[in-house]
Amino acid sequence: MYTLYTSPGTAGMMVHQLLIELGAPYEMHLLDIKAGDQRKPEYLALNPNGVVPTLVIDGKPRTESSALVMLLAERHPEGGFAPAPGDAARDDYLEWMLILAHSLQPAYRLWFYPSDLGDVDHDAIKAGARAKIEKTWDRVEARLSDGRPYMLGDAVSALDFYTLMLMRWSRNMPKPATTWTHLAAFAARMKQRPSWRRLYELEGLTEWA
Ligand SMILES: N[C@@H](CCC(=O)N[C@@H](CS)C(=O)NCC(=O)O)C(=O)O
Repeated sequence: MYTLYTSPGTAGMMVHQLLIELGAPYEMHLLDIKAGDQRKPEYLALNPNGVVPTLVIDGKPRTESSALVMLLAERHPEGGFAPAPGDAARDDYLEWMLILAHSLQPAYRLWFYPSDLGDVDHDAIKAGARAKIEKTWDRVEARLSDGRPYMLGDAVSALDFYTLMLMRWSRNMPKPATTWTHLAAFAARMKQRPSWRRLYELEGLTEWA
């Protein structure tokens, strides 16, 4: 049994979608991050950074959404969402998971939370974050332009749920990720999955369905 602490539409989305895809037993606690639930002492005891998501695995709270999807994919190899060690696709998988985790997701963080850097020029921070986000989408578009349906080729992996979630975050930005042709086709393909619809129902989401 897993316990997921998340908030609708946040970085917990891909963890939640993977749990649904895997049919893994879990219970979910939805936090109201606008109300500051993530800064309450009882939650900080689980996640000292005061962010969502947190996934309790075997009684131990684990954090960092990218690590959580990698952990889940490896704990449930029957799902086929992570290439096994020795599989040639694993090199691409690890490289791209970390590109998303180290470049793209932190740039989004600065776009949405420029105050993380303190009392500095928030417009300048956001402009820099936007440029980095768009540059990464250029790279993903180039990767998908050989006609591959998913990031690693023919097989869906945890990387695709990550890509989809990050694409969704751009929906109200000046240049949404769906502006790129192959990215738009990728999102349309991924949104066909029943787990996406279920995720929307369970998190009470309506837009970008
Ligand atoms: N690196 C963390 C970042 C998590 C993060 O930034 N979560 C946001 C929502 S997407 C959050 O909790 N925001 C509330 C806050 O920072 O107060 C992860 O991937 O788990």
